Amino acid sequence: MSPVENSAEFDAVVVGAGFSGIYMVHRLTEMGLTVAAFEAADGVGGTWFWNRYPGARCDCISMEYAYTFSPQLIEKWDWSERYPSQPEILRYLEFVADELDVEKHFRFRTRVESAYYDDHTDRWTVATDAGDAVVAKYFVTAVGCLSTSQTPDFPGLEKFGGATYHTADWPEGGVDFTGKKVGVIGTGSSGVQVIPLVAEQAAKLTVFQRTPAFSLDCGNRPLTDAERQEFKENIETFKAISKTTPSGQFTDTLEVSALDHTHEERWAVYEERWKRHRAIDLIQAYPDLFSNREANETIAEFFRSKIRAAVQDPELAEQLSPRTYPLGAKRITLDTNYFQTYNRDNVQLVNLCEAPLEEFTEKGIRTGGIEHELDAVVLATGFDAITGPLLKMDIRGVGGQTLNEKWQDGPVTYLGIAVDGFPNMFMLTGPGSPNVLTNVVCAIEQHVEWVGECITYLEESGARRFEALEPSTDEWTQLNNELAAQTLYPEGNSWYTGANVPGKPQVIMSYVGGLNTYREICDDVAAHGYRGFAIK
Ligand code: N01
Repeated sequence: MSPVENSAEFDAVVVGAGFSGIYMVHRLTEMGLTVAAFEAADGVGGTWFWNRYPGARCDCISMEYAYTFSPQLIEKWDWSERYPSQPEILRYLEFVADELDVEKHFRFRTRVESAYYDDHTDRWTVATDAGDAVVAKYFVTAVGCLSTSQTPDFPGLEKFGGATYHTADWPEGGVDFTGKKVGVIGTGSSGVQVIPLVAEQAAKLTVFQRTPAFSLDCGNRPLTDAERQEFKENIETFKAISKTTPSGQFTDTLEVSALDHTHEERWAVYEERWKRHRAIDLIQAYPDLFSNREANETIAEFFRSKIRAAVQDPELAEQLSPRTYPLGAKRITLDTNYFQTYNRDNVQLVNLCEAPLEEFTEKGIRTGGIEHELDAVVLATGFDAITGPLLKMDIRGVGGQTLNEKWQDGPVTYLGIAVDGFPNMFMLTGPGSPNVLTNVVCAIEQHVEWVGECITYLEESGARRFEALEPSTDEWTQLNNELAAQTLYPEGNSWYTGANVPGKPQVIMSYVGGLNTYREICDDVAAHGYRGFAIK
């Protein structure tokens, strides 16, 4: 019987069984706290449980996309490929959950629907779709940043007689597209990964593209034993790098402006880095590539030259070339044979900027007056990112104020971890933290460890209530906005800023100052008795 069924009173509730939830539950239970943890899926994995579409793969190097806190986990696990596939990441998380023996604290197939703070008892009441509730002192959200899928409100979608699949909620047994006419909407990270594989299977593939992607050939390949061994032997160096770099990843940024080099010099720099198959090596090749639009245009043009080299038809290559936003303002996608796929006879590109998507019909999709007949449509249309999974729950703080009300103009947080008016609530990878602009596993380890230490401090000092002060929340949110304004992110119309969800307040939802600086700030806050928080 799970602990949830034994008792309704816990020290902490954790929501989510992805990278952050698994580690948080481990940390809290190691500290001797009782934990009730909930997960909507059948098992651990978080976003890697649901995103099972063909080609799903992480854009971080496998050995770096793993926990570093446990020498035992590092020693026992071997990655097979340079960029890990979804099935392998899921197996890794199952292995970790097993090693740490955390599954017994989770209730799976159970979605948290609401969490209400009681001002008199200083406790959270957390209710689930199973119709029950638990009470806990601490409420920790480990709900991930990309876990609420986004399906646009396409006119006529309900009329469509064929099948629809969202990449972020793919059927467990897979889908056979053999002999089918398939449409894919969306050319972000999910789209560029799924398109080449659907093209290999389907009789005909029609790609509906609104904004072309800057995409990097990921050069995936099996890892060698020597590479695996070398990483394990140098794990302390990697850990140091992950703590002292803005993204948690090492790259060697040149010390001159991109504009100080000649075209030939720049091209040589980009060409050498293209072969490294890591996005960070390109976007951080020069220090000003992501703050100066003219510098950015030099690397944007380099990426476009790669599209022209891959796509045989020059007109089609141009349709696939991003022109309307700076490189990096939407996440750079990593692919295998994405652009080459458009050389196939069975693949057609529909440019929605020229022929807007009018409606779904019974037989397919009509764009610019033309009906494309389809048996199935793949929606690679992304996520209501970062705030989406938090706001899906009915979270109410002091005086019954909802998080939705508090964030009606966009998320406000202190350190991305806490919100004034919501005591004893901790968000892992919440808005206003470095979250998705880093190797997110590094960001998660920092967050879980900071929250674990904070809760230890509160328990040892006998505190009942820990709450971000309003001025700290306001100042942190303002700092975030000021830092983001110095970058090119606001020019991206992406999920980074909420621009992909109609009606969502548009504000950068990540701290752009770097994980290293963020870590120092968090440590300093803790060292000064949790400056900016009220403790009672
Ligand atoms: O989602 P996206 P994603 N009509 O938002 C289009 C991570 N991830 O699932 O750009 C027509 O990037 C939309 O067009 P536009 C990774 O962090 C990682 O692909 O809004 N089209 C866009 O092309 C990634 O960044 C990996 O004009 C519409 C696409 O749908 C994040 O998840 C793999 C539309 C959505 O792209 C999200 O990636 C997969 C509409 N109404 C995911 N609405 C790796 O690690 C949206 N679109 C490699």
